[in-house]
Amino acid sequence: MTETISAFDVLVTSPGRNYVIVKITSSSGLVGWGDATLNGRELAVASYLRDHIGPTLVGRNPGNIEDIWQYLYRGAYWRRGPVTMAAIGGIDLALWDLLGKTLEVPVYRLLGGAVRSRVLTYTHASGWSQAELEDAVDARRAEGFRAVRAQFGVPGLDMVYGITRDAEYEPASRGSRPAEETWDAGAYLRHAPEVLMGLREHVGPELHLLHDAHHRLNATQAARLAKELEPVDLFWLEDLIPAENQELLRRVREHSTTPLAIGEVFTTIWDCRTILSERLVDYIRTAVGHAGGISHLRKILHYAEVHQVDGGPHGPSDVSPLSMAASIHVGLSTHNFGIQELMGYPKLTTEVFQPGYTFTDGYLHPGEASGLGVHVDEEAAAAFPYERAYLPVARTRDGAITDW
Ligand code: CS2
Ligand code: MG
Repeated sequence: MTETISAFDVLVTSPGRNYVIVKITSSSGLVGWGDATLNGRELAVASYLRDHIGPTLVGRNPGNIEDIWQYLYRGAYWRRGPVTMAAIGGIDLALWDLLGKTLEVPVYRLLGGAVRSRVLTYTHASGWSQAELEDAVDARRAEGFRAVRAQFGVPGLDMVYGITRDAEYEPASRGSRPAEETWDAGAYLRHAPEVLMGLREHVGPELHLLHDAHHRLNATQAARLAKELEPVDLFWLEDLIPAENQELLRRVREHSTTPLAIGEVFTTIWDCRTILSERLVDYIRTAVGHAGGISHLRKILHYAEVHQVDGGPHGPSDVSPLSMAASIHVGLSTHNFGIQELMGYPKLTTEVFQPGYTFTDGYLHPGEASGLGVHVDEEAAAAFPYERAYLPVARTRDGAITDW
């Protein structure tokens, strides 16, 4: 008898931060888990899933993953957008997890098998001062990381994206409204080259260094920074300008050979068209959950492969361990994968998610468990109710809202 979807559920849980989890149960009693988290807008996705698309799935064959993807994407008429694509992504992940469990194979084998033995990863380090930054990078290197994203304070500013004075850095904060930061691109541009040059001298030539400008510059400023950072030999310089200004990256490319990455806020292949077809970046950063799941990320990466662009999927703590596992399965089985971001998770997260993937010597492996290989503890999830949280906003010195 053909297997059918017998139940569709959505869990919202907050073990240290908010996550939206999709649970799909099949007629044979197996469960597939997916991640539909959208940082700061979690309940919008939960409602999209519960109130709109979840009920349409019951009774369908869960193995028809591509048909379900097309049904949800094309059938909605209202296409793209982070809420829609995170919801579709959560379902897609759960269906791949379920298929792996049904066939008793890890997901990477369903995707064509391993093309590499392990997946290179990078993590975050930040310090307000040069010395603090160097200590933070050294600590990550001592943990085995071979690639580290370095963020630092800027003289004259009180808060800067990616920097914390607390032990655990996390950009979303709980409360009734977003925190507000002041941003000054001039101060940042005067400071950044010196810090990153100093850091390169400190770590030597081998460690991969990355830096994230978080969409805050205009094309002229971006070109100047990319050019000035050439001697640092960055692995990549990320999100220089607002991601939707794709054509403006041509300006940056004309002036610099620093490798560029963008795309963590993109949700479909159509959002990446210009940057991929003109090879305006070296790495495409779409996240597996936010960009419609494994089925759609693979399409984006295949399109990138045609243009010699590699993947570097988004992996901060708001990308749950379920998405992280999915991304690592894609990484192991996709030739132009590149690198996986691994920010790490708040300690409480492991009470809800017990991932089977492993980190060794700077590389990730998804493990050999069936499906995505992440155990979800539903009782633990229920013990951490949702708490409203927001990403910060930024204003320039004159008080106007700016990109962040
Ligand atoms: C970041 C994220 O990981 C990254 O590169 O840009 O920390 C981003 O700010 C958050 O995921 C937003 O939700
Ligand atoms: Mg980023």
